[in-house]
Amino acid sequence: MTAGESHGKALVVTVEGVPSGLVVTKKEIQNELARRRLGYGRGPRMRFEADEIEILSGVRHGRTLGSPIAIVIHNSEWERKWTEEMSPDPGVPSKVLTTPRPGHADLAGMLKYGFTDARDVLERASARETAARVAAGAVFKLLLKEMGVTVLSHVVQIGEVSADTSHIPRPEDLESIDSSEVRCFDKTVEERMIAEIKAAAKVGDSLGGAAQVLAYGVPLGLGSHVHWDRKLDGLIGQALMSIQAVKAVAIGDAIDVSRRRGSVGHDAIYWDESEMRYYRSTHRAGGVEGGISTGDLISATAWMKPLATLNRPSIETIDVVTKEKAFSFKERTDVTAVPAMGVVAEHMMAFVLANEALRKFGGDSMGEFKRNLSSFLATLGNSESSVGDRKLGDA
Ligand code: EPS
Repeated sequence: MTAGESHGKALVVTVEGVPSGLVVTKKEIQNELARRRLGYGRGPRMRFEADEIEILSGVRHGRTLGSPIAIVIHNSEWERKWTEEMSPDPGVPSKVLTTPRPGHADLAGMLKYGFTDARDVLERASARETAARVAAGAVFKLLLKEMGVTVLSHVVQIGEVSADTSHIPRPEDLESIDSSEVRCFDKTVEERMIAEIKAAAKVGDSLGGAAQVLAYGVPLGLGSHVHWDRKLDGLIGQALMSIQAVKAVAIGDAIDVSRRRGSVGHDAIYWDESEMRYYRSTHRAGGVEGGISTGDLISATAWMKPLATLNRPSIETIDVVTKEKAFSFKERTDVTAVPAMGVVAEHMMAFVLANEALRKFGGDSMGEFKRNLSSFLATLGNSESSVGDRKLGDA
């Protein structure tokens, strides 16, 4: 669970269910938070938010205790100018925002919660909240690393500029992706993406785009076909869709596959005799069949709409007090947050995978969790251990 407002004192995240004995340090969390701040097109705020964190509980001497982990991320912005406006003490705001921004949570949130000041909604709806998700996600990534799982992301579209996704990055490519100002793996489109952002910035406009998330090394067996709400692709879809401004999610090559015939729309199954395992040579299903991870590469793409906050007031709206026509208010903002969204998506994928791995393999300590995982993997596909493969004559 995350808590916190964008210009409030801090963000807080509590993580429940991580086994004991996982090595977690401030440095790893801080590194992931720094990656989220990257990206050409971010607004001035990213230059002074340092995402200074404190681990309040659940970790002792660099190892998890099995108890809830609480992490606080301080908002530098609070001290600068928001102590009065965002004070929890009784009082009134100095400025009331009565012209909701179309595309933001403002109007629906104001009506639903009974506010006339859009700030009462936007402070929580803001994508600042994703810093808390990344802090928690850093812990999930450390847990996944113990299972041999690596999650990474790269930007595949900004505005109208799309990357070639026929070559997908591998874990060792993450450093090169992070060194790109737009977190793009296809270097041939990087300059065009930056030019697109510059052009939008010049006229006070914003841009959307897309990022792909890849998870290498995920074992077969996460998620389930037996209940709709336990399907891994459904869980990934919800987690990625919940990221502020994301409006579409695809698993694997879903969009392309929807246009194909069935005979060429799936991933044929092969048997590797030397390694004694099944394998696929295509990854169209995104590593999930029937809601279960197949042991293949997991991939998902999230599309983000252009940010609803603009540096020029240009979208028509209504003043909620006077009911007169107005333009949505001008607010300091990013031109695009697609590179950051990719990093957030990576951490949301890590959340889903870690959660499902813990559901399946369980364990109070990392030792127990890892023993359960290896015992499952050791007997996988062995019909002697399987209740599903009854021999003729069995009751
Ligand atoms: C955001 C608006 C901007 C972004 C913010 C998300 O904040 P501000 O209004 O303070 O300039 O900088 O993102 C972050 C602070 C962050 O850490 O990602 C919005 O309206 O969603």
